[in-house]
Amino acid sequence: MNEDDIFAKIIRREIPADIVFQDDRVTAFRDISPQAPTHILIVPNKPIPTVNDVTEADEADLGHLFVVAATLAQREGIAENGYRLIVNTNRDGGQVVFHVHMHLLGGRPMGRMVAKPA
Ligand code: DGP
Repeated sequence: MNEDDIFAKIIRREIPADIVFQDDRVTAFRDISPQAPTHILIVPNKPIPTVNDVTEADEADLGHLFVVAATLAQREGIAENGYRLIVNTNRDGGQVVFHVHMHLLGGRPMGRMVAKPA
């Protein structure tokens, strides 16, 4: 685990971010490089590096990501039209920040599920 990853610092409010939700399990903040009108990252406060590192002990925290995603989708006004939730893992998944996070993307049609490599 890496207590010094960039998201851990955002969770501890050591560096600025547009935090839209925080409780004792998860923190949600707007992506610095939004790919859609709504692009929020929902992050367990525990610094789990990748989905490969998830254990049964994390089930409550990670299940809570979905509850927060549903709440934020309602709040953002995108629940009815729909949205996409993405969790990238390692190189082929396109993971850049090694602290598990769920992307909440919406506010426009999201297109094909995955892009073909160029
Ligand atoms: P991923 O490829 O799934 O690891 O996505 C990482 C996302 O994190 C990417 O969409 C950009 C976002 N991001 C990276 N650094 C920061 C930061 O310092 N602040 C915020 N708000 N978002 C960040």
